Parts: sequence; structure tokens; C-alpha cells
Amino acid sequence: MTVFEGRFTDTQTLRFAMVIGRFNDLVTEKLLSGCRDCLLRHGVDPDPEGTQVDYAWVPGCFEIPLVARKLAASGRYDAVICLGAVIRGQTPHFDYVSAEVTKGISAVSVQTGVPTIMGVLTVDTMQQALERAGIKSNLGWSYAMNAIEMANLMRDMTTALGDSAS
Ligand code: INI
Repeated sequence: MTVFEGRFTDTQTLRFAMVIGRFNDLVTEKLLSGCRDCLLRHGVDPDPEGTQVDYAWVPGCFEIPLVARKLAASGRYDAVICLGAVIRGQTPHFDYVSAEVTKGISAVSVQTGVPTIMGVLTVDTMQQALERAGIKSNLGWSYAMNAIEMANLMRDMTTALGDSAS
């Protein structure tokens, strides 16, 4: 039997795309910084001038799936990392945006076969968002780890099972 498990090593040839929402950028900038720090410490060059990571900024979370899909479908990336923050307000807007972005990101992953990481915080308050974006821990770090793990897992599985399984 085979056990498939994504490695956190062998990152030098991996390529990532990130999609980042400008809405609540106080939070998303911090998630991005945690994400880049983790990639760097795992041997990925996060410099936008380099060859390993490309960045796309979008107005808000609602726009993330469309752009993530374009990046994933290009075939250039081993994983796409989506970063955003939806913070509950006094209107039902939160429910619409958070439902669409979560469903949309999941669809991108399944439809393209490219791991697409759901790095979108859905929280009640700015305080909760900041606690997850650096004040306590920085989930941007975990999203980068998830991307490395999934990128290597999918590479290994494609080698073992072929492309037709995607
Ligand atoms: N976009 C977010 O990323 N986070 C939010 O909390 C948010 N709220 O609450 O309104 C939000 N709205 C904007 C939305 O993502 C779109 O950019 C906008 O509706 C234009 O399509």
C-alpha cells in the first residue's frame, strides 16, 4: 500500500500564486506578511520580482474566486493561496460575501485540480480578525504551510497516478 503525504521540503521548484483582498487590508496585509515569512523560511523565494510567487490584488473577497480560477487554470502554479477577511457588520452582507467566497474557492480547487487554499477569515469583529492575523497567532503562516503541503502532495500523486486522476 502507498501512503501519500505532502512534504514541507523540496520547495525550490514549486510555484505559487496569491490572491489578496484589499477590503480590510489592515488584516489582509498582515496575513500576507505571515504567509510570505513562512514561504521564505521553507526555501521559497516570495519576491514578486522572482520566479516562484506571483501576486494578484482584488477589491474584496467576492472577487477572489474569479481571479483564483484564472490563475489556477493557467497551469503555471502548484498552488493558489487566497487571503481575505470578512468581518460581520450590521447587515446580511457578511453572510453573502462569506458564503460566495468559501464556495467559490472550493469550486476552483475541485474544477482545476490545483490546490487552492482558503485563507479567508470569517469573524465577528476586527479584534478577532487581528488576533488571527498577528496579535496572537498569524494564520497566514498556516495557509503557506497548507499550500506547500498540498503542492507537494499533488505533485507526488500526479507522478504516481498520472494526470488522468485529476
Ligand atoms: N469584502 C471583504 O473582503 N470583506 C468584507 O468584510 C466585506 N464586507 O463586509 O462588505 C467585503 N465586501 C466587498 C465585496 O467583497 C466586494 O468587493 C464588493 O461587493 C464588490 O463586488
